[in-house]
Amino acid sequence: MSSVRRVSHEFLKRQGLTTVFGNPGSNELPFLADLPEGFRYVLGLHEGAVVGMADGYAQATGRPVLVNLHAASGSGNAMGALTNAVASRTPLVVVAGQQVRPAVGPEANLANVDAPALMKPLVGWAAEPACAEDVPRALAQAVFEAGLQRRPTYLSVPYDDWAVEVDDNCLAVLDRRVERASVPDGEQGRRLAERVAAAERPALVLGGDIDSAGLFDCAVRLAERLGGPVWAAPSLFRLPFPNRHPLFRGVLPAGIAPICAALEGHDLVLVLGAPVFRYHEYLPGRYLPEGTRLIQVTEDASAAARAPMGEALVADPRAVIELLLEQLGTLTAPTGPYRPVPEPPTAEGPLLHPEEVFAALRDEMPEDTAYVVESTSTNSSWWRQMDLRRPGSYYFPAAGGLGFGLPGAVGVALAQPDRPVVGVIGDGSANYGITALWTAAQHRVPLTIVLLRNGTYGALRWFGDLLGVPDAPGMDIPGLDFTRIAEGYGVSARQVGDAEELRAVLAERPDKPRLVQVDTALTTPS
Ligand code: TZD
Ligand code: CA
Repeated sequence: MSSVRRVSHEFLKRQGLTTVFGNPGSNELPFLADLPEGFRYVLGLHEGAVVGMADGYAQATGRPVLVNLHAASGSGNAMGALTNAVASRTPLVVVAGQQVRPAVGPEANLANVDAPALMKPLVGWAAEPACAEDVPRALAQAVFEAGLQRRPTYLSVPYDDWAVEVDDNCLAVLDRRVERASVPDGEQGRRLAERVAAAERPALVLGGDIDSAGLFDCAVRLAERLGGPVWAAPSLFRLPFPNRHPLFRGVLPAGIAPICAALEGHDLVLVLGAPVFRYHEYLPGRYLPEGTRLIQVTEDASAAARAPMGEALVADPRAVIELLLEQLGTLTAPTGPYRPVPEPPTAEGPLLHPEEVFAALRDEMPEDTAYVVESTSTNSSWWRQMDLRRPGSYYFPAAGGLGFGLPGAVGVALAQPDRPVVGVIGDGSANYGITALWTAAQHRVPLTIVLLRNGTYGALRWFGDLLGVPDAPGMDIPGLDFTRIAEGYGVSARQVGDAEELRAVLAERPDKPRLVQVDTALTTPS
C-alpha cells in the first residue's frame, strides 16, 4: 500500500517535473510534505511572479513545469500571468490546494467553491477529482493534457486526499507514457509541396511556436530554399528567425489593414507556427490582398479553426518543414549578407535614447544572450539595434499581460544557468512582477535586469494619440527608484548615467543578479 502523496510525488519525479514553482498556503502544505530527494521548490512571493517564473522556465526548457498555488485567492492572483502562458502555449501544470472535502460544501474559509470553474476560461483542462483515489490519475492527466494541448492545466486537490492509502491499481499511472505524432499523410504533403513549389512569389510568416519547438535553424533553411521574404507573426513572443537575416522583413504590424498591405504582391503566404493572426490595434480592411492565398500550418487545432481566412493544416511544423525541404530540394539561392546595424540616435540632456541602450547590449553581451523583454514603447528601437542569431534569444509576454518580463527572466535564467540572461524591463512593467527580484537574489541567479526609466506608461501615451484620447489620467509614474527597491529585495543595483558607463557595466560578468537603472527618453512603439 502507498499513499496518494507518495504515488503523486513518484509520478512527478518520473515525468521530470521536479522543479516546483510555488507560493504556499495551509491547503498546500500536505502536498509539500516529504518531497523526495531531487525536488527543488522555487518560492515566489506573489502568484503572478510564480507563474511568470514558471512560464519562463518551461519555455526555456521546452517541458511541462509544476506550479503549486493556494486555492481561490492564490489561483486568482495567477490568472493575469496565465493569459501569457496560454498565448505562448506553455505547458504549466498548476496544482492548487483545496479545503478538506467535508469543508468545501459549507464554504469554510479557504474553500475554493467550484475550483475548476474559476480557471476554466484560460486553462485547457481543469478538475477536482471526485475521490482521493483518483488524484494520482488526475495529476497524470493534468501533466499529459498540458503537454498534448500545449496549454496550462489546473488540478484542485482537497488537502485531506494526500494521506489517503491507495491500492495497486493506482500505481499503474507511474509507468504511463503519452506521446503525440502529427505528420501529414502522403497526399497532404504532396499537395502542400506542389502549392509551395508552384508559387511565384511566396512569403513566409513564422510564429513564436517555431522557436519554442526548436525550429529556428530549420526555418532559416526553408526560407533560404524558398528565397522569398520572411516576416515574424504579429504580437510576437519568441523570435523565430535571425532578425538581421537578409530575407527578414521584421514583425508584421498587428492590424488587419497593415498586414494586408505588407503582404501585397505575394501569391502564397505560408504561415508556420502561429495563429492567423493575433491582431492588436483594430485597423479594419481586407484580410489579404486580392489574389493572395494563405496556408497556415500549426499544431494548435483551435488556432486553425478560429482563423477568419485561409486554409490550414493541423500538423507539426517540424514535419512540414522537413517535408518541404525534401520535396523542394535543398538548393539555396544566395541571399546576401546580414543587414548592418544603424548608428543609434542620441537623446537630449542626461537621458539615453533606448537605441543607445540596446546598441550597448548588442555590443557588450555575448551573442548567445537570452533577452526577456517587457518594455513596450521601445519596440521599434529594439528591433532597429538588435542582432539576434540564436534560438531562444527573445521572450516577450505573449498575451501582452505585464508581469511576465521580470519573473520570466528569472525563470529563463534558472532553466539555463550557463547562458547569459538579460531582462529589459520598463519602469511601468517592473512593478507587476517585482517580487521575482527576491527569488533571483535567494537563488543567486546570474541575471542582469536593465531597467528603462522614462517615468511614464510610454506605450499608453502613444495609444492615447492613436485612439484620440490624449488626456487620459494615470499615464505617468514619477518617483520610482528601482535601485532602492532592488536593494530591498537583496539584488545589488546601480544607476548608470551615460552610454559609456552602461557599456562598462554590461561588460562585467557577475555571478549573481543585478539591476541597472537607466533614465531613457520617450520613444514610440512603431
Ligand atoms: N496591466 C497589465 C497586467 N498588462 C497590460 N498590458 C497593461 C496593464 C496595460 N499596459 C500596456 O499594454 S503597456 C503599459 C501598460 C500599463 C505601459 C508599460 O510601461 P513601461 O513601458 O514603463 O513598462 P513603456 O516603454 O514606458 O511603454
Ligand atoms: Ca515606462
